Amino acid sequence: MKSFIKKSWAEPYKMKMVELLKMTTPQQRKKALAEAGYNTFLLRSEDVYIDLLTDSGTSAMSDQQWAGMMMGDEAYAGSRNFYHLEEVVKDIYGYKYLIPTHQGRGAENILSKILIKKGDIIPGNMYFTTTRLHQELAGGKFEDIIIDEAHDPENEFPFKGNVDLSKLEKLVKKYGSKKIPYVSIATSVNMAGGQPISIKNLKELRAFTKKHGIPIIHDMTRVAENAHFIQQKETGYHDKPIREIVKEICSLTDGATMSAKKDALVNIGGFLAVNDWNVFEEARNLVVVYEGLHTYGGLAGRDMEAMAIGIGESVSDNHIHARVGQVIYLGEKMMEYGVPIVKPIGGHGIFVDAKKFLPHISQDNFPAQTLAAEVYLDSGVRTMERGIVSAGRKANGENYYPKLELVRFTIPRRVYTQAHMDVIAESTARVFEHRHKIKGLKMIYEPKYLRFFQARFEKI
Ligand code: PLI
Repeated sequence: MKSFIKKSWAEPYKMKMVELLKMTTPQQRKKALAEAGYNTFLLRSEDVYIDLLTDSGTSAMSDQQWAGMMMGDEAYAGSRNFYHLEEVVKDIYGYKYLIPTHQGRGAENILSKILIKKGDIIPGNMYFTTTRLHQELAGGKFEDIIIDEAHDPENEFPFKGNVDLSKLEKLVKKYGSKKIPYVSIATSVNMAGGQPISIKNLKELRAFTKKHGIPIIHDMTRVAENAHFIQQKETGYHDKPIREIVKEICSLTDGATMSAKKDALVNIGGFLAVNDWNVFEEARNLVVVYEGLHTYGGLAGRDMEAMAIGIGESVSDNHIHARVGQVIYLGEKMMEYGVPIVKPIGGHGIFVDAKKFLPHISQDNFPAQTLAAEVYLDSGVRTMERGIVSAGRKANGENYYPKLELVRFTIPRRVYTQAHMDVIAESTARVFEHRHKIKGLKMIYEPKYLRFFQARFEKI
């Protein structure tokens, strides 16, 4: 007899140690937020109850990873842990050559310096803050070629990370393929809400770029989460293990930058991985200038060991199912309360649509920044602006006005429980109840690069 009882997922781990959380009063939060210039990046983490600022470097490591930390070989050159990491990257991702870096942007810097010349065009499936900045600092210009659906929070297309090949074709016609050093493809597109790209689209992109002699560089920061959506939603992949899907994704690209602080379950680390010997040789030389010797790239031996073990854990089906399952649980709770969120729910967090939440606040008064501040005031839950502040300014000094004005509730991996998710959804719903009374912010300090990290605001 077929049973109609639901089959729930549960965390494939149990707790061995816990970190106590600090609770704050509304008065304490009001003071802390004003001191932080209404920027959640400038809060002290001590003043935060549930920290959803980012899923970057905030994962809980496993006992295996901690044990690996004790096996750190802290030699300046040729550490055993480097060779272990190199083996794992080859085995799980399939890239031939590895350059470790202190984190993702270290790899972006080196890659951009090697591949981009002044005046080059770098097409990509939506910008990411640090990635685009390194492309620009190297003299290039980023061009968005993501499908239009990605800019619409309501559109439920399952692969909103896909590339619109006609947009790419236009760029190739306009500039010529010689001006395009590579196509920059992220899996689980962060700024779109953690939206996946499909294998079908990647294959079409591969065929197109091959014809024009353009390499594909993969921002593989959240590749396993992308693989989960392929497994759940793409025809022909339902029975494929995450590990195989991850390898197939990587096989359709020529190299990758990785922030291991996300998927790979470590608190620090990253790498550049490529298949082309010449690019590798140049990177191996350049890493010495910016990060450290090519067998440690700014990391301790123990960090490389934890990363090698974390990569293995990150491609487990049980792990990814529970990880994304928790994100979906939170998203569904928020929708029950009528909170407008980006759909479909992505892999690493819930992205609340601040334009819909606070329609009376103009984008020049930072609706998403305002909403992040209000949620913190309500409950001590810290989130992050992903709207006009994050988008920054163009080379000519004008503000970008992104269509998406979002607040990201990013879920660290293996850190919080389902009960925490309930508290977060309820707090957001409470803010939603009194949304009409909320007023916007004005920016009173703006740093030149990546302004969202350090900008300061005042209430209007
Ligand atoms: O923070 P890094 O330097 O290790 O990595 C930079 C980086 C590159 N690509 C993508 C897609 C990211 O999400 C990313 C960093 N993301 C952060 C810090 C985040 O909070 O989403």
